Amino acid sequence: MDQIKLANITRDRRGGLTKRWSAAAMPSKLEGAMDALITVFHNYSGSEGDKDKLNKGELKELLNSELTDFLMSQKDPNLVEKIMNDLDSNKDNEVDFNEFVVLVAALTVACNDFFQDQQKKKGRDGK
Ligand SMILES: [Ca+2]
Ligand SMILES: [Ca+2]
Repeated sequence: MDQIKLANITRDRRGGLTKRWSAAAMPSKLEGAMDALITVFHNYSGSEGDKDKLNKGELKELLNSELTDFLMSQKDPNLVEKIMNDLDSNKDNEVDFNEFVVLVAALTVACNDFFQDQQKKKGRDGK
């Protein structure tokens, strides 16, 4: 995938990757997941201020609506603040897409570890 294509994708949010990559009849699961990430991010980042960045309010909205289970399992009232500080690697008090992807990647790794543990447990029980 070249740079131009990437730029087009970020500009063409509504059409999503399905239209952009029309050569493929169906997006793969991974492409669908990437499309979802981009769409979700921009659904929230576009509400206020910079359209390509999440301010604290937008980040909170996103976490509340899209990562409800994750938030519910954490009892920390300053969680959004902490996540914001952790993610904002360039310290501009906003979370851009690059910074957002770090969160998603970290959560995905955590989920994968969890499922692998579950699988191992299942395997043991089965024998
Ligand atoms: Ca914004
Ligand atoms: Ca930032």
